[in-house]
Amino acid sequence: MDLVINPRYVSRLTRDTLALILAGGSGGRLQDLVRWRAKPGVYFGGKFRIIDFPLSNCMNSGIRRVCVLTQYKSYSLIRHLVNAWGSLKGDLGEFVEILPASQRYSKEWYAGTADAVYQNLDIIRNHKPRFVLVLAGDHVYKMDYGPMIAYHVEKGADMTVACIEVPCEEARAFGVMSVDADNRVTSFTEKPEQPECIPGRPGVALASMGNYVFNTEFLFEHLIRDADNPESKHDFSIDVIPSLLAEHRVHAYPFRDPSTGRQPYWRDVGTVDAFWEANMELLETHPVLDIYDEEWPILTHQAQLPPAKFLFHEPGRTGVAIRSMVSGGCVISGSEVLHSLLFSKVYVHSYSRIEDSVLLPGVDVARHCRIRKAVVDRGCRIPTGMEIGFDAEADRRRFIVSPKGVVLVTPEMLGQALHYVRAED
Ligand code: ADQ
Ligand code: ADP
Repeated sequence: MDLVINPRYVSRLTRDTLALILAGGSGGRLQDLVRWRAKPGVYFGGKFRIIDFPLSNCMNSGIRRVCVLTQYKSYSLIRHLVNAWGSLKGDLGEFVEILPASQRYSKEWYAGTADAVYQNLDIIRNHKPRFVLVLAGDHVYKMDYGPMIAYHVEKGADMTVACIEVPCEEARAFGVMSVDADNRVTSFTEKPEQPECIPGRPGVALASMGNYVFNTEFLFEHLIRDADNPESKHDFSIDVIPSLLAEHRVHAYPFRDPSTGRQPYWRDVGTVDAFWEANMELLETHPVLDIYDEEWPILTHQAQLPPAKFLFHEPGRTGVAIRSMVSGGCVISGSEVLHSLLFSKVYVHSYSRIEDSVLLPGVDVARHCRIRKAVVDRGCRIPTGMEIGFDAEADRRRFIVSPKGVVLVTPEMLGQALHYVRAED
């Protein structure tokens, strides 16, 4: 990257930037984990929600004016945003505002991502940003957006798209682009059947991360144009980006670690397998995603919870957790937790064993249970003696078993939906 970054210069740019986090998609591949909550509201890493990653990236990048655009199944997400980010209204004008689809311009909900932004044009205009940073709300990664905006300015771009390299066989899930020698985007196809590889790099394609920088006036002009186009699906990657390429400067910003030149951690935890794997990776001694990094803290709602507690039940039966992460408010009583991740307020009763599993907040595991390679949704009560993850046929009858053999358990599958709703409200 031929960019010399002067930190003072970058901070001037980030201060002039308004971030819009798109958090309204219906996103179905996480199956029952997104039955009642939008994907950006899905729990991750013991105490976070996925949206905490782009939000923390904004704060750490010095972008302190953020709007979150919500639509489908937004109750859980909005509750979290209010709890975790709602108090951010300091003397320096920082804020996290929620912009729910509310039919402000017409009788329609947000159509595509471009329409979601279009329907809030007046609000964006009132904030008077010089740049608008559009971010996908559903990826787990740490990224300094400052250098991307600086790159956008140095290239004299109208719009800049952040990109990563992905194996061609995975590229069908992304917007795939080709670029010229100056990284100017020459073609962009959303979810192509046959993704084009990077010339000279067989098997590797250049994929959009769904993060864009726009010059504000340019964005307004093209959103209004797109809104007037009856043929359009009003989506950035399907309609807007391809329509800009011929006449405007759209640049690709390669997401790389400035010190190593390598591509950093970036995950679309879009399936139950990917969700389980990404959470399990955090248990490694040196995980690629370091959530203990004080230089780039991931912020979230800090619930008032007592410390995790490990209890003696009888001789030879003391609660233990090995190679695991255990959050506040958990009680492990006379039971074993091995290579697992427990969110807050999980209670594991005696004679039970949890292995290779992710237990979301408030799960209660009764006595004599064995749980292996499972994702257990918030508030589930696992009844005495239940075995999960040992007999795939039996699991398939009651639960969802992913292609890689992860068992997803939700309160509905346990017949506990009524109890669950009461417990929540
Ligand atoms: P997808 O994630 O498949 O691909 P999309 O479903 O539009 O695209 O979601 C993008 C983001 O916008 C998500 O955070 C989603 O929650 C949000 N969103 C979707 N529809 C919305 C709406 N109507 N209102 C508000 N928010 C909405 C995108 C790009 C690809 C890119 C991948 C990277 O389209 O080009 O490669 O992200 O994962
Ligand atoms: P989260 O765990 O994501 O914070 P909740 O578990 O509170 O969110 O669920 C989000 C919303 O979905 C809540 O309004 C909750 O009452 C509702 N909900 C969850 N499960 C059911 C269900 N089985 N039937 C009806 N509503 C439900």
